[in-house]
Amino acid sequence: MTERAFETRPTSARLPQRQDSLAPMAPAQISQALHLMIQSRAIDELVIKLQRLKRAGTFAPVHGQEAAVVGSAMALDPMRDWMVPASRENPAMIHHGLPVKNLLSLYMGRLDFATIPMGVKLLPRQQSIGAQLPHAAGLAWALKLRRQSAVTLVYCGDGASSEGDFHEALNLAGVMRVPLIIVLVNNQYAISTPLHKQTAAPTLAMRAAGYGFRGVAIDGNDLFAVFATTQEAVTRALDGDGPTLIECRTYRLGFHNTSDNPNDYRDPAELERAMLNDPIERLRNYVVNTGISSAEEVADLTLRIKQELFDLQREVGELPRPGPEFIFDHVYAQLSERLIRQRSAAIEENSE
Ligand SMILES: Cc1ncc(C[n+]2csc(CCOP(=O)(O)OP(=O)(O)O)c2C)c(N)n1
Ligand SMILES: [Mg+2]
Repeated sequence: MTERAFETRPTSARLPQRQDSLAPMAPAQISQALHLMIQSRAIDELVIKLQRLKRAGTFAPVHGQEAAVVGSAMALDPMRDWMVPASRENPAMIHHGLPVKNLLSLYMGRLDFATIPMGVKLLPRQQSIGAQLPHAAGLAWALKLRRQSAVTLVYCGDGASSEGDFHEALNLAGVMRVPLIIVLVNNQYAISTPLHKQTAAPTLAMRAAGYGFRGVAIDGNDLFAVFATTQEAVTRALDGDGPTLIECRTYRLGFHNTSDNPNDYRDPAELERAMLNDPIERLRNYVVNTGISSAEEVADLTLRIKQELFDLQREVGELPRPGPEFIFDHVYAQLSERLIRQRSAAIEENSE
């Protein structure tokens, strides 16, 4: 390899106050990104409230990671490329074609209405840590075998990068030189385990060198850096130059999920420092300082988004809940005798 397998990028924290050609996104794209990021934060707030009211299941917020998730998703072409999420990428899934109503239906247990529509090139969110990575490597390999000009982008966390699936998937992706982009959202924690207890390596991006492809570590709270780096990785993958590992360094501002209390293991001063680097605030300041939107327009947008979501969760709340037989569906093409008996027993128990 002639180029450096690993590099770090300067952040655009020193973005110019006036809009100029340095921004890799057009003003309309920047507005769309801000919309997705504000909507994501509002979905976090709403579903956490619904969970506390026992109207939604366990929920893992995106809180703090919005630039990493949105910037990478927006560098894809949803009509052409495949997206393979982990479990904390709601706005990416929405941008790729999942209706917000279907997303809320999932969290609110209306599973019949939570499906990914036909034609949307998106896999379901993955709760088993790292298990999506081999699927994504296979998907990217299939694109190559079929000579389709498209890429697969997969998300994973810092914790997932310690799993065997990570090694197996990235090794295969490197050997087969498939069009795969791995967006590693390094939010500094795997539940309560901080990064320094997960690895002795100075970066996670440098692992790519061991698989023979390019790894880049970037400021994951910098929308423009994430967008531009992913766009470059897409171009390289389409040109046949193989996979790229992008480590987006960010911080999980919220809890791991609704059953976690980070005060048990995290220094509040660390959180306070991280809040100063909130990606939504950074983008909002850019948008206002460059005159793309006024502060009032952003405030109005936020209110409008919250109202839309509130109305939508009402609609979803009216939808029928699935019966107990649902857990037997969509797993096997044909149920075994034993599962058929269990399914009947579950239906009977529920009707008593
Ligand atoms: C295979 C597997 N092992 C363990 C768990 C329990 N678990 C849930 S989330 C998590 C940590 C994941 O950390 P990371 O990959 O950094 O993702 P993050 O939650 O920070 O987005 C673990 C260990 C699981 N869901 N799946
Ligand atoms: Mg993590």
